[in-house]
Amino acid sequence: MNTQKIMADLEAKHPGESEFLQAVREVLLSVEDVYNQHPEFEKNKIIERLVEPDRILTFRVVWEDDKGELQVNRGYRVQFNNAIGPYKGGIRFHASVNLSILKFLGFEQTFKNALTTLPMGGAKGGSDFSPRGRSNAEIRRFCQAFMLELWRNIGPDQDVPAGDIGVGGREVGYLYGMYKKLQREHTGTITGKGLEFGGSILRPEATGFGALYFVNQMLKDKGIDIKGKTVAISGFGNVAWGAATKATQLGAKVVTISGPDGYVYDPEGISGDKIDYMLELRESGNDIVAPYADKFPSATFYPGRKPWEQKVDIALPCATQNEVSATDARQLIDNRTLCIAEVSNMGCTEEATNLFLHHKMLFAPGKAVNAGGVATSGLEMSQNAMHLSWTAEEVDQRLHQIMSSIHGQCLKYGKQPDGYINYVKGANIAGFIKVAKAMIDQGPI
Ligand code: 2IT
Repeated sequence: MNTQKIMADLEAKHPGESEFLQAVREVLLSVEDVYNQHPEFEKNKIIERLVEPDRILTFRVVWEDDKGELQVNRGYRVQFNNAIGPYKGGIRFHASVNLSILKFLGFEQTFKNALTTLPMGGAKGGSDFSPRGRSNAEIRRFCQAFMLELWRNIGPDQDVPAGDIGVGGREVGYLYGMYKKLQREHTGTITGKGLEFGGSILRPEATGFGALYFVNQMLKDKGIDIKGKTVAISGFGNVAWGAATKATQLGAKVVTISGPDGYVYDPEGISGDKIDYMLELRESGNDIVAPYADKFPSATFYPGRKPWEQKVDIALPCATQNEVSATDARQLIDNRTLCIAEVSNMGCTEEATNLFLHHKMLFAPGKAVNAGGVATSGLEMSQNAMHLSWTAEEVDQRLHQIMSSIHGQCLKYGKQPDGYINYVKGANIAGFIKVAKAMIDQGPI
């Protein structure tokens, strides 16, 4: 494979798509050797086909705000690859959303979903609509207007959206309600639904829970016990909440959460009521964590700063892409952090990732660590298709099994001759091989 030429062609074709190019470069560099050992990959132009999404839908979303003024946003769905199953991936509502971000997320989702062991292809969608400061009625009108266009392009065996940043249980409810009204079928086409209408137990917690099961395995593999370890978490949304809950249950102590306004450090540990308070903060719709330090005197608020400057044992970026810079990475390395696991998608910049790998840190990428979220979505799809619902124990046991299998795949493909586990390489190669084989078997389509 001529990685440099492929990257140069892609850069020329999509000059502004920095996140997408970053995600592709990481995968190509990881799979280069395997690719070259299998001439059938090259013969079938697998890379050239993989970096071009199956299709991209963009559409106008018009909605009315509370003042009666019309607002116009852009909606997207990137159906990236359905070689191994129906398109599957979240919907993101955030002011920063653009095609580069959704393409990177859809590309990553393709490999992540392959790792889950379940038959799901990769997709991502969303809008540049910002929910910040919007009323419930405005959010509802936006969700309904968004679905008015998207519904024709999704279905239980075609494309199954879910939540992501800015899209939680409330938004999924409004989106699904409108979908069902238009489609006149209750087929569970979106995951992350309420428990009363086909949602799976544990889906809200699944990304964070799965991440901690994975981290626990990484540590165990090194003979380290998670009990008593300190944990820095960024973000304070659904994923951060699930991660904080499970970390605490496993006996670790979470000492930070963060928002766009800065981070709070609570040396007494963010557990119990304090974790519930994260949900209240989120529900306020203001997107800030500063009030935590007013409410809990043990905490200090650091405006405009990131939690990675605190010395901790485990660092879990749970907010958004590229939130860990090279400077942050150097700090985490200098602090001798035991384990860094991306829970956000591509939470580390390319430089930060390379630094972790160069220093042989215990480091794992988002597509392995956070795959428990979409895996539990896959379990929701199964339950919907069978018209039944599993207990929390059953879902949790399956989630455990899946995270353990993903860890196993990372070890299989990521173990280096010196014994170091390169989880980035492991996850990328395992996901790639599965998708590539499926593409070859189905012919050049
Ligand atoms: O990034 C992700 O894996 C998600 N936002 C969840 C996707 C899903 O379909 O549950």
